[in-house]
Amino acid sequence: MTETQLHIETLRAQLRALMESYIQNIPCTPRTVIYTSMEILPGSTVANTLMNLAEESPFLQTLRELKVTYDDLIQSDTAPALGNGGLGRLTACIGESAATQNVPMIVSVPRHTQGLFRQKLENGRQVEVPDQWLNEDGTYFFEFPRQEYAQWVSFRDDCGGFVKVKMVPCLIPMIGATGGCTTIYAWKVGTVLAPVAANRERYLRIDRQLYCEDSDDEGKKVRLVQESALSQATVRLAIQKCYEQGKTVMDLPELFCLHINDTHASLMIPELIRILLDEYLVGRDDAWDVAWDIATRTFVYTNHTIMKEALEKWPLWMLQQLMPRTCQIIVEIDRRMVERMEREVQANPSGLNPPLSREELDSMRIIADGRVHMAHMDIFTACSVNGVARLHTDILKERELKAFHRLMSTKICNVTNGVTHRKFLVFANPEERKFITDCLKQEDWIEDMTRLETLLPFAEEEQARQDFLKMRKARKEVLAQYVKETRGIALPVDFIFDVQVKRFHMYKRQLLNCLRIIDLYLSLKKDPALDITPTAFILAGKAAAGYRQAKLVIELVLTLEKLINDDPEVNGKIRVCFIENYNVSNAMKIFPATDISEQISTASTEASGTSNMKFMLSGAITLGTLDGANVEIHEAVGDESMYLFGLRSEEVMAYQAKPGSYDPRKLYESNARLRRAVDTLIDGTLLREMPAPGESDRFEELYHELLYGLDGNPADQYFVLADFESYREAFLRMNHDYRDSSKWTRNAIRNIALSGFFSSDRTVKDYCEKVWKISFGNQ
Ligand code: 26Q
Repeated sequence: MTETQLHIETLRAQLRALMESYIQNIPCTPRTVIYTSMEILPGSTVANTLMNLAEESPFLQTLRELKVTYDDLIQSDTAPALGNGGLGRLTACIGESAATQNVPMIVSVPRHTQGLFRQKLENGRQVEVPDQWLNEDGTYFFEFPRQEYAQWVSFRDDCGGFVKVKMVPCLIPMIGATGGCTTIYAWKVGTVLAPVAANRERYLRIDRQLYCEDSDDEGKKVRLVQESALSQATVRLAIQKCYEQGKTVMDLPELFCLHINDTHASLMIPELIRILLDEYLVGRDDAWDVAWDIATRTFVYTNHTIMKEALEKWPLWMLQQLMPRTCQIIVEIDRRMVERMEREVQANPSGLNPPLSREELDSMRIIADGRVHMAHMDIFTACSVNGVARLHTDILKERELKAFHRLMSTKICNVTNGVTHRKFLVFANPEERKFITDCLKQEDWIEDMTRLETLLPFAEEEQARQDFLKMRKARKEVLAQYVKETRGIALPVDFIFDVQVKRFHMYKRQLLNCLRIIDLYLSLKKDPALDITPTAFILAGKAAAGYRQAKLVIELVLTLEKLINDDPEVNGKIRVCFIENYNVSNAMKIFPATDISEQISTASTEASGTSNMKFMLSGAITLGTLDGANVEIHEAVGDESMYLFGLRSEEVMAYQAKPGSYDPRKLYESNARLRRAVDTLIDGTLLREMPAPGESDRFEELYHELLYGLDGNPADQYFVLADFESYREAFLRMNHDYRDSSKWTRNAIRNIALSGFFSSDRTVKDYCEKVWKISFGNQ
């Protein structure tokens, strides 16, 4: 071992001790939020801790004395790969902001030994390899297993016998910037007690792997068992903690708020009622009413998806088979809901005008067509329901959950997402921190990001603009270096860096991005003198292992990379680069280097998006649709500092409401430029760039989706062709405007200055006031 390695070991041990002291000193103050989520993506624990320690902390002093760099220490750590994307990352941001603002919070999540895969690029494709975030012996250095909080959860196996699984929480502290701490309870499987005939493997799989898409029936059962294990363990933990404080289940709502982060944790509702009825309220005549009253005051629910097909609906038979008693409770909740709604339909006690119709009642059913609609159970039960951006919430109120909203008009509210500036600005981008501080001559903006607004006047100053450009150039060099090392692609820093990083999903429309690149490429081939500002198109993101179309789009990007970067006729004007294995760590290199933030989802499909916010606070300028939180970004910065294009959500929804009204083939036939780009998918242009020969029909599926539709879906489900022209036009306008560096830089600085609203500190504050009912600042 070298001396540095020894020092690193010493420091890791010290850091571990420091973290342990944090989790031991957490007072359990009412009301503690138990944020229950199937996913969390916190990034490196070492990085998260370092970034929030005070400059003068003894640990940082030792670190400096031993001459170990932050980077070396961070390199020695792995990041818990416990999530897919936005939902998991949001959980981490909210946890960090709660810690910093002393809002009492536990984050309850499964501890998958195999988290999200690591993405490797091989032969022009994504290959999924296991991400080893745990040590060989299955432990993680910065976690603290707590047997005293272990909980037994139970299932009925297909064989008819009962299985009991001991879930053991491993605690990982997330230390806030002011000494507060959020504790992650990551549950792992301890003992499994099962009859010999039982499918033991299924229960061992509870903490094995993170699901990202539906699979076969056995896969579905494992996912359901995972959700149930998390739900049972969390509810039991809350109850244990009530008694620990000398209170009882009756005090649960005063002591805890159980936050259902998307329907993945919805089973907490019937599980709590079941445990209350069967263990704590036995023999009471009013048991159901008491249990119901406790549940309705304890739970809150956040919805993260608009798209119907993504809403969780579990087959009743599966619930019946694996958790018969819980299923019985769900049936009873549904029965009582219908009873209540019948009264509305018949006697209109709420005085609705017009009265609730039978169709509306049917649209709200928890159980319909043999399936349990988890979101409906949550909305009926929880005391608060929220969407994650204003447009998203409005769509829920006006379309998806219209009947609920009419009946319970104060229940649904909005809490716009946010991201932690401490990680994505202060820590990830020290150059930007210095830039801001040099302008403002103080650092109090770090405590309150809304103070970034005082940066606005500097957008008008030439000196500040020059400084901004210097900082941006330095950060582009960092990214270019990383890309060179990891992909072998040269990105000149005087190119515009145009970036789209997020999960690959058809609704996010990386395909639209590709068609725009293809169009530019073809235009340049025709006219090499074409006057455009040189641009590097950078993409990154993982596709679910079984999501064929999304994986094809990644292949398309990689094909364009080869086609364009190797062609001297065009590579002085455009380049393409796919960054391998997008994650929290390389994200911190990507955002600070970005000039253009691509936020191009079909209007009305992206609930919020959060990369849009990370780009904004880094001074990138958004090219986007009016979707998700882009709407609010636009409202903050105005037309001058954001480039909008595409159909508006009402237009998209109007098309969707009238099947057949949108005709992409007509657009294709009438627009030669569009036709040329779409035809490129199949006409052989890309053929010689594909790694494996003889696959001339490789991208035919994408072509087919755009013009004819796949799997019984309408053609061009996500309106790519409809938005092509306006996207191209907005991009070219932007590309031209970039040359006016004063104007561009002014707009970039305005984006930073106005990004304070999108801090997760504000999000947490909103949750305290609107949802958790915790008086904010009460420590
Ligand atoms: C469900 C059932 C079975 C298997 C998997 C799932 C599953 C897994 C992950 C369903 C959904 C997800 C992830 C959803 C997600 O990340 N949503 C994103 O949440 C962000 C934070 O609110 C928003 O910004 C994004 O707009 C939204 O897409």
